[in-house]
Amino acid sequence: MKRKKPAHPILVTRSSLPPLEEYTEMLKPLWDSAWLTNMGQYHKRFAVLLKEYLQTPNLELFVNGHMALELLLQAMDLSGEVITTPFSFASTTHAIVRNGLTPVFCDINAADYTIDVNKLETLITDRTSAIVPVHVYGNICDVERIEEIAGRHGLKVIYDAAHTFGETYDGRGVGTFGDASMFSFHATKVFHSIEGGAAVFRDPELAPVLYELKNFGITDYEKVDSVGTNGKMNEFQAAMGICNLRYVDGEIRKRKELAMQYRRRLGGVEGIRLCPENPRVRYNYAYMPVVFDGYRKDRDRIFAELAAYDIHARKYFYPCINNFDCYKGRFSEADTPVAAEISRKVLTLPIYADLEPEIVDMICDIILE
Ligand code: T4K
Repeated sequence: MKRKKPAHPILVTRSSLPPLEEYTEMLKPLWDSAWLTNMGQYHKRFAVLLKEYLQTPNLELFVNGHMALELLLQAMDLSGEVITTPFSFASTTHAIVRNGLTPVFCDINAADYTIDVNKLETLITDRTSAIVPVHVYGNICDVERIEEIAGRHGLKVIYDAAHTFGETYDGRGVGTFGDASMFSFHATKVFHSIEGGAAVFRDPELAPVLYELKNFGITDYEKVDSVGTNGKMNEFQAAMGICNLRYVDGEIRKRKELAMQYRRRLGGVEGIRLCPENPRVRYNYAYMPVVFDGYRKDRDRIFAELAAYDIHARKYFYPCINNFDCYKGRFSEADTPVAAEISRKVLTLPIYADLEPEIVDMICDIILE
């Protein structure tokens, strides 16, 4: 069927922005004080607000989510091997490798694409020190089984919770599971501070360690205790985060409507798989992953058909990390067959608060016709 392209390109997401005046109002005190970064007033206020929103007593802000994860792993003083999944953004494994640790890839389960807890234990060796599971697309991992396995083997659990801002499991903030979690506040996320991220953690003694590590390891003007880096969030980022936090619940509500619309149109169609919804989870609808498995058009064809209408879905996450060129010869995608298969069949469809329902219908029509 011939149809008109949308009035503007439709991308996989579009950053939400607060009213401009609200943000510029917040910039005035920065001009007055000329204090722009290095843990200023907004940085402090943002951290307090987030602790409340995320239901976590211990939180440290960072310039981005990746830095939060990398420094969390450094602060935990890990060694040897760290088990993770290859079905994620590059950041997850890079954070492990950049800490001098060896990633060991566990496959994902075929239902919600999080770590397969039935395969996890077979990968634990006497060199394993931690597990880094990913709550991919906002699907919360099997936190109970992971906790039980990690407890039995004395392993740390650090969740990559980049996709799960504001989610709860049985009413409990998702960041309260495991030893620690990392949230991303990148512009492409449900909630953002332009770039930004946070580490949340169970042990309050990690707070000064992380604070120091993000500030070059400096303890005071004349003392440097550790080999840290520059991971500080600046005041412009914190101000954006404070503004956006006022609107995030409304954004999630709008996303939910769109996700339900996609589900109504695509759910139950033969060859199209959607993630099951767990009634114990309050989702944030960060992504709209659809797996084309035995459908009459394959993933790449649908990707191209949508692109012909200037609608740009994304192949998050293809290729799998264990197939990246930078890790050539070190890992094999064949060790994680489910991840390999899903990465070839999945497409994340456009979803963001201001996406018009008519566009969602158009996307579904193109897929289904
Ligand atoms: N762990 C996981 C599981 C992650 O997914 C990520 C990040 C991290 C760790 C690391 O967190 P951060 O250090 O980034 O905080 C994007 C994001 O840059 C990245 O944050 C995100 N995951 C990843 C899944 O997606 P790209 O390379 O795909 O972004 P890009 O530039 O192609 O943008 C995607 C779409 O977003 C564009 O088509 C339009 C829209 N967009 C983009 C930008 C930059 C906007 O609307 N506004 C913007 O400013 O990585």
